[in-house]
Amino acid sequence: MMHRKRALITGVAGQDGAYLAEFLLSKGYEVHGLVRWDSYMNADNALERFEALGMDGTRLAVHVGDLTDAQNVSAIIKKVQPNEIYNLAALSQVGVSFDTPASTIDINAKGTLAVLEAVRLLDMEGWVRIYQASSSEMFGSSPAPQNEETPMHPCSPYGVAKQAAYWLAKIYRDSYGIYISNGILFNHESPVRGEDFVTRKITRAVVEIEAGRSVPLKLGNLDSVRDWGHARDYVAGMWAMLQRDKPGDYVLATGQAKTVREFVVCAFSHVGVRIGWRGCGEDEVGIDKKTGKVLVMVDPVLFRPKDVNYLLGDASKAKAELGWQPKIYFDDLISEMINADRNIYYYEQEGRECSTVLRA
Ligand code: NDP
Ligand code: GDR
Repeated sequence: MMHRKRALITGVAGQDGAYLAEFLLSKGYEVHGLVRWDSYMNADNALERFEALGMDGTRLAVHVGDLTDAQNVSAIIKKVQPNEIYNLAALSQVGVSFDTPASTIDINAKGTLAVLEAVRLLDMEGWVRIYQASSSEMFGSSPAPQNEETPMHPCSPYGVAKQAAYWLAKIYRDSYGIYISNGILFNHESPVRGEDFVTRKITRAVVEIEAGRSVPLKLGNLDSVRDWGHARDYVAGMWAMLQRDKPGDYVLATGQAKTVREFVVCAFSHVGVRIGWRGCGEDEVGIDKKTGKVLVMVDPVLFRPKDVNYLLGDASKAKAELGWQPKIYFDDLISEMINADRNIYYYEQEGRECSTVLRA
């Protein structure tokens, strides 16, 4: 009889953790997840995102842990004995990493080292496979389009920490023969994206403005270009990386570049509002072309000390070797996020839980 594969996901309470857990359960895996103690104890429901996708939280085995505690990470890996480890836990907010650079390095770089060292010291290198959540943010100021060969010039503490983790993963692969693949993922979003990321901040505000909110949406850099895909497509790519005979590093991206400004225009178009732009720099505003009302403003507080201006991925290698390509692109992504935020908003107004409305 075939044994069920066992996966351990660090960061299972995050956006990608929720989609990946759902994906692996659908493939028959036994899924274990590492969740931070304070999130587990203080959040209304640490698996809120997973359940928002319509899944039953009891199907996950939750382990309380912290990536910055190497002994704890090792103990969990020893107990679970996973066939596959998906190391997704991180301080993932690039802007915040400028305020907390030391803990960003501790979690994103040293935390990854804790996972790699645990596998090495537990002599698991012969049979465990590791996915490391690397990021397009590592490319920083390198010219687009970026692929696996593009030089890395990170522009944030987050990017530096992710680059350190990326290289540690490669070194452990080459030195100890551990099966480790880096997924170099470009931005991917969804209805369960954190509200502090620009896409979800926009879709949430658009829905509130549609419902009568009078305060304009405040944003920072409107000219920033990103390659936005859907998290559901990207977790399938993570899994595909670990099914190959040999490990490798893969870019996942849609190959479409859009500005934050274009995201705003598209999001408002889904509620029937056409946005026009007036002024420039810090004085730029987005107005409703029909009523002249200011709906979007620039707030200089939201500019980062240094931003990555242009990220556009070339995922040809993933297409050729993994057969991976995205199914959901910009317009459909935004449409799904707006519809979900509408559901969430109206449920909240009625004081009701919105557990599975994202599927509606
Ligand atoms: P999220 O921020 O949604 O999830 C990250 C998770 O990591 C959270 O659940 C968080 O827990 C957890 N975490 C943070 N610090 C620790 C810690 N010290 N110990 C244990 N867990 C911790 O991010 P995403 O799901 O969007 O991203 C997943 C991974 O992929 C991250 O590593 C991110 O950097 C990377 N990535 C993401 C991309 C994207 O566009 N989404 C693109 C490229 C890479 P808590 O809830 O307690 O804070
Ligand atoms: P990013 O995502 O930094 O690319 O990191 P984010 O959505 O935070 O920013 C994208 C771009 O939008 C600009 N921006 C704003 N950003 C936020 N958060 N809030 C605002 O109000 C705002 N206004 C403009 C930003 O300056 C930036 O240029 C995401 C994360 O998921 C990382 O973990 C991941 O590694 C990368 O994507 C790939």
